[in-house]
Amino acid sequence: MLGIQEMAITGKVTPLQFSAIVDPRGDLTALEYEKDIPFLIKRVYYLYNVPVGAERGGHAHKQLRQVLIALSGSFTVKLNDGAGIQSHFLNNPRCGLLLERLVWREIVDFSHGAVCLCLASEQYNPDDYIRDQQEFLRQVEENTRDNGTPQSN
Ligand code: T46
Repeated sequence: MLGIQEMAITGKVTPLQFSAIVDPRGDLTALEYEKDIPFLIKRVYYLYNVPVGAERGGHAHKQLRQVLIALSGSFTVKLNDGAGIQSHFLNNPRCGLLLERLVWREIVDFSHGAVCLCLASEQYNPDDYIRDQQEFLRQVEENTRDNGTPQSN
């Protein structure tokens, strides 16, 4: 993670709370465009069988917006928007984390059996990835210059 201060990342990262239909047969959560997820979902993928100690992510996206959900187990999402850093512990399938574009993410501390569901606003595009931290900071700076604030999307 880049060496900057732990502080709120406003506008770029939003915790989401989903409702559940609780039933003696088991709970059910439904996610709908606009009501629960602010973008049309073009891709769904999930991380599973993650060995304890493994780390995922380590990049930012130029355009992609995503919602991450701990469907099972737990993990920590470490985030950096170039101005501040933040960590979110996810362990509840009724909670999601909305990540806007230009947020560096590292996903760590997966529990045994954890499943991370990712709802994505775009189809897979390797060109959308920023894997170099200096390039990430350069693009954040450029975005800030163009939009007047690091929080602008
Ligand atoms: C993110 C975190 C949470 C595909 O072919 N299609 C896909 O939709 C994805 C996501 C990946 N891949 C291929 C590309 C690589 O050969 O799967 C391999 C592993 O992907 P990656 O190293 O990017 O996986 P993570 O877990 O580090 O990152 C993924 C997402 O790529 C990323 O957008 O935010 O999960």
